[in-house]
Amino acid sequence: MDQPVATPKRSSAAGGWGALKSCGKHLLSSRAPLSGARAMLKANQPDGFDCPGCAWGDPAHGSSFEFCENGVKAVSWEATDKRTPPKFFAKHTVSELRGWTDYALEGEGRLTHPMRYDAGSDRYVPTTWADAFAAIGAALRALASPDQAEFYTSGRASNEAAYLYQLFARHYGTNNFPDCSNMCHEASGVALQAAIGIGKGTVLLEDFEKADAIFVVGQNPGTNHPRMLGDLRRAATRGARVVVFNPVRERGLERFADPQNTVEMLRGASAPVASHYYQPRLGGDMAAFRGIAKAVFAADDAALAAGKPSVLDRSFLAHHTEGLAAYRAVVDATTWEAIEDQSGLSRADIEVAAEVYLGADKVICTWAMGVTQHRHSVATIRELANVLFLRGHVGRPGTGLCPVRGHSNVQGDRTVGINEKPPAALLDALEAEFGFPAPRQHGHNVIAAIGAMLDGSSKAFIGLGGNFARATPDTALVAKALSSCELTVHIATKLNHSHLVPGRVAYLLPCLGRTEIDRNPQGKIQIVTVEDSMSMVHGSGGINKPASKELLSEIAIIAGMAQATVGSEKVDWAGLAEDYDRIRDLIERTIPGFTGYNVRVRRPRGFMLRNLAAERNFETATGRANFSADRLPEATEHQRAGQAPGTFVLQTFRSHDQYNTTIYGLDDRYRGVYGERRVVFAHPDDLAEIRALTGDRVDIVGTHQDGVTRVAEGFRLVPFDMPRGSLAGYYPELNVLVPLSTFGEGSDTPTSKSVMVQLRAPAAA
Ligand SMILES: Nc1nc2c(c(=O)[nH]1)N[C@H]1C(S)=C(S)[C@@H](COP(=O)(O)OP(=O)(O)OC[C@H]3O[C@@H](n4cnc5c(=O)[nH]c(N)nc54)[C@H](O)[C@@H]3O)O[C@H]1N2
Ligand SMILES: Nc1nc2c(c(=O)[nH]1)N[C@H]1C(S)=C(S)[C@@H](COP(=O)(O)OP(=O)(O)OC[C@H]3O[C@@H](n4cnc5c(=O)[nH]c(N)nc54)[C@H](O)[C@@H]3O)O[C@H]1N2
Ligand SMILES: [Mo]
Repeated sequence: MDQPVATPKRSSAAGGWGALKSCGKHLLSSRAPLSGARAMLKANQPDGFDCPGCAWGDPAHGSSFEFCENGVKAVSWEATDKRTPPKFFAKHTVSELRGWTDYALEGEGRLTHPMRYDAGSDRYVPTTWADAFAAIGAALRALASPDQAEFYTSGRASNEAAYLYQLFARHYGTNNFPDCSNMCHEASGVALQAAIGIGKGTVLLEDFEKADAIFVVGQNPGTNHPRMLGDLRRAATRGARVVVFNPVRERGLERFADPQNTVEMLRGASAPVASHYYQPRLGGDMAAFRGIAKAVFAADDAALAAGKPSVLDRSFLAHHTEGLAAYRAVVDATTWEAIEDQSGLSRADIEVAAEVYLGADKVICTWAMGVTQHRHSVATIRELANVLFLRGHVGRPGTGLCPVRGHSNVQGDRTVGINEKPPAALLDALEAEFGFPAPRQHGHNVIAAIGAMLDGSSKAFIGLGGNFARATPDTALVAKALSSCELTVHIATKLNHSHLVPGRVAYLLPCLGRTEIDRNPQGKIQIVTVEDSMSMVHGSGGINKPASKELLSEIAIIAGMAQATVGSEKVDWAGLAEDYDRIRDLIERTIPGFTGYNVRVRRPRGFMLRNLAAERNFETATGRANFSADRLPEATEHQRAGQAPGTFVLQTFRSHDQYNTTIYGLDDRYRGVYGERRVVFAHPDDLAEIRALTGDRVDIVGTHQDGVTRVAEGFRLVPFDMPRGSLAGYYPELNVLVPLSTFGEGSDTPTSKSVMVQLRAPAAA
C-alpha cells in the first residue's frame, strides 16, 4: 500500500481520447451537435452560463475553455432538439409511461407546454399558465394548514429562484423544505457547523496549487467532478501526494490523461493521480482516520520524549481549538484491533498514511458521498476535521476541509434560505423586510416529508426540479406518498418518474434551462447567479434559444404560483419576475454577505462569500474550532454483514453515463461495463462463491427488518477490485433496496452507501 499505485491493467487512463470520443457521441445522440457544441464553449465562461454538471470551482485566472466530458453530456442533454409535446402525452397514458425506464422518458426530450393531469383519461393534457397558477393557488389555500405542503428543491435552482421559492413558502406559512442536500451533503453541513461554525468548506481552488498532500475520501471525481481531476493531477505532477480512500479501485483516481493537455493527448500519455490508494471497508473511514490520529499522537509522544519539537501545531491548538484533551482520550481508548477490523486496513498501512500526513506542511481533505451516506457520517466528518486540526490545516493557504458538492448550486440554495431549520436571523430579516409573520416552527426534510405524506399529514408536494420519486429510498413507498397527495406540482425540463405518480390535482410545468436565453417581457436578457463548492458566487446567462415558446423561467413560475396563493400585497411577485436585479437587491438586504450583489456579480469571476472559518474565525458556541470525541460505531453495516452468513453490504453509486436519476447512456466506461445498468459488482472470490450458488444473474434482497419487502431483480454479477463482503451497483435502480427507516445520525441522510442485502437465484430462472 505504501508503493505508488501500479498502472492498471485495464488499458487506458481516465479522460483522454476516450472522453473526447464519448463527447462527440453524446453531442450527436442528443441531436444537438451545433447548439450543444457552441454552448460548450460558453460553459463556465465569464459571459456564459454556469455548467449544470457539477459544483467544482472555476479557475481564478484566464478564461480558457475547460474541457469536461461530463459537462458536455449535461449541456447537450439540455440543448437537445428532441421534444415531449402535448401530442406525446395524448398518445401515452400515465400508467403506460410508468413502465418506461428513466432513460426512455428523458430520451423524449424537453417538455414544451404546461400540462394538467386528467384522471379520467389517465393522461396529461395541455393547460394555460394562468389556469395552472389559479388551480395551484386554490389548492394550496384550501389546505387546513400551510404545514401540509412540502416545497422540494433540487440543487440546480439558481440563487434567485431558490430565494423566491423560500419567500413564497414562508409567506404562505411553512418551513417544509425537503431538499436534495438532505440526501447528499447534509452530514457535511451538520458536522462542519459544529466543528468550525459554518456548514461549508474552507478551501479555494488556489489552495490545490499549494497543498503538499490531498486526501480524497469517498469520492469518484473521474466521473462526478472531472475538472477536479485536472487539479489533482496538476498537484500530483508537481509532487504533492494524493492519498485516496475508496473501497473500489476507481480508474480516474489512478491515472488520468488530461484532455486540456495537447501534448499528452497526442502522445497518448497519462499521469498517475493517486500516490497512495487505500481500500477501506464501506463505512470504515472514521476508523481509518482515527488510526491516523493515533499514529500522529504516537509520533508526537516520541518527538517530545526525544526532546524534539512537537509534531502538532501547538499554537493553533492552544489559540483556536477546544476539546483536544477529550479527543486525545477517545483516540487512546480506541484500540488498533478495532481500527483494523472496522476499516479493513492494516495498522502498517494506516501508519504510512500518517507519515504522509506528518510529512506535509499543507494538507487538504476532500470528500463526497462515500463519506456522507452512512449512519455515522456526521461523526466521520468530525473525525476528518479532528485530524486536520492536529497540525493546523484549516485557515492557512494550501490547507483545509473541502466537501465536494454535488448539484451545481446546492450550496447556494442553502445560503439563500432553503433550510427546514432556518436560523432566527433569517426569519427576522424576512419579517423586517416584507412585513409578514415568518413561520418559526422547524419544517420537514426529505425523510420527514415522506413520512408526513405517507401518514396523510402532508397533502401537497411542489418540486422545484429534481426527481423526488426516484432519488429517494424505498421507491414504492414514495410513489404511494406522492400519489396520495391532494396536489402535486413539478417544475421540470424533462419528463421523469416523479411526474408519473400524480396527486388528485397535478401539474407539470416546463421551464427554461440554464443554457437558454431568459428575456423579460421588455426583451431584456436576465442572468441568474450560483455559488460553487468554494463559495464563489458568479453570474450565469444562457445563450441558446428556448426549447419552446411556452416555457417560463423557474422564477416566473414561482412568482405566478406565489401571486395566486398569497397575493401581491407584501411582495410584488410580478415585478420581481420582470427584473432579477430586484431579487438580488432583496437577497442583499436579507442575507449576509451579498453587499453590492448586482455590481459584484457582473465582474468576470463574480465574488467570494466571506468564509470566517477560512480566516480562523470560528463562529461556534465556543468561538473555537471544536474537536469531537465520538467513539467508533459499535459495528458498521459491513461488520454486521460479516457476522451474518450470506449477507453483504451494498453501496449505490453513479455510473459514468448518468447524472443522478438522469441516464445519459448505458455505459460505465471506466469500470468496463457497456450497454447495461442492471449489474452488481463484487470481489472475485465472493463472486466465485455467489455464482456457484446462483449463476450469473441474481436478485438482490434487502434484509433490513422493518416489515417492508425489498427486492431488485435480475442483476448481472461483475468482478471488481473491492473489499470482500461488499457489493456495489447503480442508483437510482437500486433505491428499491434503500430503507426509508435507516438514515444518518444527526443528518437524516438515507444510508445509500451501506445497505444490508442477500443474493438469491432469480425467481424466474
Ligand atoms: N457526471 C456526473 N457528475 C455528478 C453527478 C452525477 O450523477 N454524474 N452527481 C452530482 C452529485 S448530486 C453529487 S452529490 C456528486 C457525487 O459524487 P460522488 O460522491 O463521487 O458520487 P458516487 O458515485 O456516489 O461515488 C461515491 C464514491 O465513494 C466510494 N465509496 C462508497 N462508500 C464508501 C465508503 O464507505 N468509504 C469510502 N472511502 N468510499 C466510499 C464509491 O466507491 C465511489 O467511488 O457528483 C455530482 N456530479
Ligand atoms: N441510492 C442512492 N440515492 C441517492 C444518491 C445515491 O448516491 N444513492 N444520491 C443522492 C444525491 S447526492 C442527490 S443530490 C439526489 C438527487 O436528487 P434530485 O436532485 O431530485 O434528482 P436529479 O436526478 O438531479 O433530477 C433530475 C431531474 O431534474 C429536472 N431538471 C433538470 N434540469 C432542470 C432545470 O434546470 N430546472 C428544473 N426545474 N428541473 C430540471 C429534470 O426533469 C430531471 O428529470 O439523489 C440522492 N439519491
Ligand atoms: Mo448530490
